[in-house]
Amino acid sequence: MDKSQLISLIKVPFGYGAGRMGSELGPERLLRLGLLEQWKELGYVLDEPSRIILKDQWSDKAMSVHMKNAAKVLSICTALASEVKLKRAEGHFPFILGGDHSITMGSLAGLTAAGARLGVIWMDAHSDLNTEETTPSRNMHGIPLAVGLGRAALKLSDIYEGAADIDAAKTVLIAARELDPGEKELIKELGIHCYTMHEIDKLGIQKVIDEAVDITSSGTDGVHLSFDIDSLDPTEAPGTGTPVQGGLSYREAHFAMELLYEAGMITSCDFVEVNPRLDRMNRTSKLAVDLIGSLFGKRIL
Ligand code: B3U
Ligand code: MN
Ligand code: MN
Repeated sequence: MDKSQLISLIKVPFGYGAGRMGSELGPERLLRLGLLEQWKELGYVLDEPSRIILKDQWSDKAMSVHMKNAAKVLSICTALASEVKLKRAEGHFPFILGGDHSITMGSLAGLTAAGARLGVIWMDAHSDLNTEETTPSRNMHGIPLAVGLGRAALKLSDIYEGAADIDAAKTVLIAARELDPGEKELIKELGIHCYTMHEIDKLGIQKVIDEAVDITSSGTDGVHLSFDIDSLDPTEAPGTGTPVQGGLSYREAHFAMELLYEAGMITSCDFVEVNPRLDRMNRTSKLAVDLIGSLFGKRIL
């Protein structure tokens, strides 16, 4: 992200992909806590923020997806994909603010439809690699990466015409610590680079980010960062629907964002799963705003 590039903030107040509602309140809460002002203080220019809301346009495909709220999820993802494609084609930096993680299917559909060979950094306690077959919960936020990689019955091209699968070899998971059996199999089968908390402890977050930068930026023309706030430890980020202990520390998360800023190769981003209803005194929402600051170059000195 360089400062001559316009940031297009796309708000997606949508929580039907998660097991419990509340993440739909994320975008407005982060804005209330100064997200726009922070970008301006850092010297960025934003175009008029857009807001993707649910309309009654259910795709036929939803009938065959036997997951909870599939019709709503597909509908929001199609609308989001259209907006993301437009903004990316205009040369802007699409910043998608969720909402639950199911919306990332819309981000990926829009980005690949715009023609980008995409690398993906997926920071999350989970891998979101379940399929319609392996899901234990039938919640749509558990499948977006499997869909993105073309491993689920639902495809990105079902969400948006012209969208293409992303490349498993250019996909990196960071901070994983709760994986279902089907997800573990898929990681092994596809050889996805997966930095669990074990690798982060062993190598340190700097080496992990350096390697992730190399893997995702070589041979691609863009890297999407998909940041699930539950990648952080619940002591730092309690306001999220499926917290898992043993996550990234405050400092590791900030340092990761600072290193990604320095690497200068992230071309789009989504921030998801902040649930203000489950939060304590806006701790998680404030943290999200701060982390976004670090990702865009905010420094202590
Ligand atoms: N893997 C589980 C749990 C889960 C995934 N993503 C979140 N939770 N946030 C599932 O439901 O697929
Ligand atoms: Mn997730
Ligand atoms: Mn998660």
